[in-house]
Amino acid sequence: MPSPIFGRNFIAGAWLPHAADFASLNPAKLAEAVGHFPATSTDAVGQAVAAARQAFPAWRRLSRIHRAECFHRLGYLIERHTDALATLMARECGKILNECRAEVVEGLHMVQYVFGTGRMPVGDVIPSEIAEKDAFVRRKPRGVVGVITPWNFPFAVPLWMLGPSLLEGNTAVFKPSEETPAIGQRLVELFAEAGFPAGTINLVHGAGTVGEAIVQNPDVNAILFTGSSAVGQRIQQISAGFTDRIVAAEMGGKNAVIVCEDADLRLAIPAAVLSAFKTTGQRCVSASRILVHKAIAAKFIQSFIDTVHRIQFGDPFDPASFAGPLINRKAVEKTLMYNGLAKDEALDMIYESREFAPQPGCFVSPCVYAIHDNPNSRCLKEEVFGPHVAIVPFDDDEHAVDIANSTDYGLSMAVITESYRKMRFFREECDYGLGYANLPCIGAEVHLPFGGVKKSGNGHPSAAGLVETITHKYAWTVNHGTGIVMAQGMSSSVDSN
Ligand code: UN1
Repeated sequence: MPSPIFGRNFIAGAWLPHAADFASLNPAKLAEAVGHFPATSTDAVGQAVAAARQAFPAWRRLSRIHRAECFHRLGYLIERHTDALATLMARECGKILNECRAEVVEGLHMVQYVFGTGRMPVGDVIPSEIAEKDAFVRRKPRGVVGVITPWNFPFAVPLWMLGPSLLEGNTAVFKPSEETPAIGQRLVELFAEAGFPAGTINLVHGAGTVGEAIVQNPDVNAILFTGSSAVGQRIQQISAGFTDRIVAAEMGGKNAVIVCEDADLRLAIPAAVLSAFKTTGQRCVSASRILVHKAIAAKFIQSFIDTVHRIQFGDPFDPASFAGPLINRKAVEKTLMYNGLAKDEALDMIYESREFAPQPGCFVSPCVYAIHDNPNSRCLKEEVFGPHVAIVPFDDDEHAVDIANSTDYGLSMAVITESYRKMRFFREECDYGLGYANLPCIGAEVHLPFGGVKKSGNGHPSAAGLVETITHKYAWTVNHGTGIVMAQGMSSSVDSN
């Protein structure tokens, strides 16, 4: 067992003394502590925000290309440490090793994107009514950005947020999830080693109270958040009290894969299984509803359960594992609670999940059930975040859209069909931010915007689209003439009125 990591905050370029207020546990072996971490006080959060504020002017004044070049070295370090990062992540959040590698690569892609973007054109040149006037749209950074991230993507999601924010000249206070502080700390170590100046990125460990202290701090100009809908709504409410504050919140889903009558099952089955059970159903884009046309429901269910029967949930380091444990005991209890509700309401309980324990861990096997849509069913309407999937028959395409949209969420969706007309119909009619045709509803890439609608988000996406949140646009207009000529036909004479 590797020795536990010493948890430290990183403020104004200094690693602060180690404190051990809470432990990060390996969800596959609860007896193993990955590390011990400080619960940051509100005062220390204030110091981190002040450090970010102090670093802001000098960082903002650097050329954009210079800032982008810091990411070149960061990318090199990430590539060099990919295996060690993936191993630490697998121990700390329980995702299988192959997925952890993919996540490190996803984070690396964001770094590469940011580096490349440094030399890309920014802004627009806009025509003016006056021939001698040139008008431009340019962007300025907002200032200090608070980055509050989840445990299920503990490396890539912070980079989706920190990458564009720092490139545009903001500075940051980063709070990783209290479930995955070790990987968060390792990421900040790499930023420091890559040479980001003191104060540009500050790390504060802890749980909700630390996030709350960041959000309550009036000197934070933007909050970037991925996590639960309840926390996201609280962040939005608090932030509404600050005039100079913008929030980008990406908050969960109740996503559906829609399998049409004409679907090719060679696509539909893997798309449904990957959407429901990769990462043990713990992606915010995971599907917990598979909507299947009634004419093919029996055939689909047979093939689906044959495949589910073959996939293994187990040790994240065993190459035969398809998915690992849930993140903690609370997640086990929550998933089993929803499985119990499903049992009361299902037409047919196809796979009843059970807890299993290769060692004292957080392992739960998949739950699959057939059920008619019902507006009052909690297991069909609420986010479970576990290996729990409902198979819901539908009558026709309109009915499928009604069911797909009948939750408070709207993050991702997939439609499986051979018909381009159906594809377009679902593309236009469903509520989502990330749509897929003949694919799983997971697996977004960093150069696309990432976010949802309704309870899933506020339309300010993470990843590449984040530039809209962490900068403000401004107009800049220059006169090249020898006199003043006003637009809209207004007189520019100052000799008389
Ligand atoms: C998340 O579930 O919080 O689209 C992020 C995907 C990944 C990111 C998921 N690239 O599945």
